[in-house]
Amino acid sequence: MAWDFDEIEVSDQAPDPLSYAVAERDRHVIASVERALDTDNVVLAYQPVVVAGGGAKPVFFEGLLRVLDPSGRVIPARDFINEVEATETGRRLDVLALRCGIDALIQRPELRLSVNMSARSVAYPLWMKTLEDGLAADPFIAERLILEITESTAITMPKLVSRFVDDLQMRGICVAIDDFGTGYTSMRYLKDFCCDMMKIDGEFCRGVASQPDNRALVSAMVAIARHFDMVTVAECVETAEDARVLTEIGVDCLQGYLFGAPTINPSFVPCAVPRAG
Ligand code: G
Ligand code: MN
Repeated sequence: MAWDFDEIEVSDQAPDPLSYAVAERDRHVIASVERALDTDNVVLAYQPVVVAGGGAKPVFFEGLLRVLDPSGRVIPARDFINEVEATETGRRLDVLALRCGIDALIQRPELRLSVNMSARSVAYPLWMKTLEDGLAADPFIAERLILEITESTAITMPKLVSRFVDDLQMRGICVAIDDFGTGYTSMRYLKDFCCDMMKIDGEFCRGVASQPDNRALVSAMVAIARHFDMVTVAECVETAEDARVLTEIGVDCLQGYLFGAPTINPSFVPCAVPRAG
């Protein structure tokens, strides 16, 4: 029998040893993340995004922030991201990801790069200042920068996000709605967000070749994206069979281990500009 630890009742007076150990580990991990942020002990990993049915040439790279412990090992994001997403630490992670991304774009004029952010960072002054400073240092990076806003956070503050997206687009920055399909209540907001790109969550793309339900869902998302002139990207493409089916459905771009895992030592090649199909 599988235990669901969330359902185990815990007395207020005497925490059980397992809960105590888990809480201790979480505290330790979060303290390590905060130490890494204080010392800029982070690196950007790059994962290619390619044109569907068009070979392995990347159209852009997604920059994924990797937080390191003092010995240089990566602290897995899954160990802390849910805990810190809504906190100051979450905002500092977004600021550092943006700063690393902007630095990379300034250093490599051939690079087109996406950077992840939470909608919560829209209202975080240091995030906006980091963007403004980057654009002031090199105005040409705007057209090579893509900002990926997680769908589940975007729908918690639709008005703010909608104004933010308009403002970024005026400056030539491309905006993607990330992990699309996991936010469930989002359909009505698509009309207001007017994003340039839809990144279809890996949950729907992984194994799509053998799952008719996912095939139907991805087809529906592609139809919606086309209606709104959005480029589509399928995430977590791991097999040639899934890549073939996603291409057949009409997804514009593919990303996943089949084309390359995120790496901190990428071999960059010039990026072409993606277009809606
Ligand atoms: O939320 P977002 O889509 O930005 O998250 C990207 C995460 O997905 C990264 O941590 C990356 O390592 C992981 N990832 C990228 N490609 C694949 C893949 O093909 N399969 C799986 N399981 N994970 C992937
Ligand atoms: Mn992303």
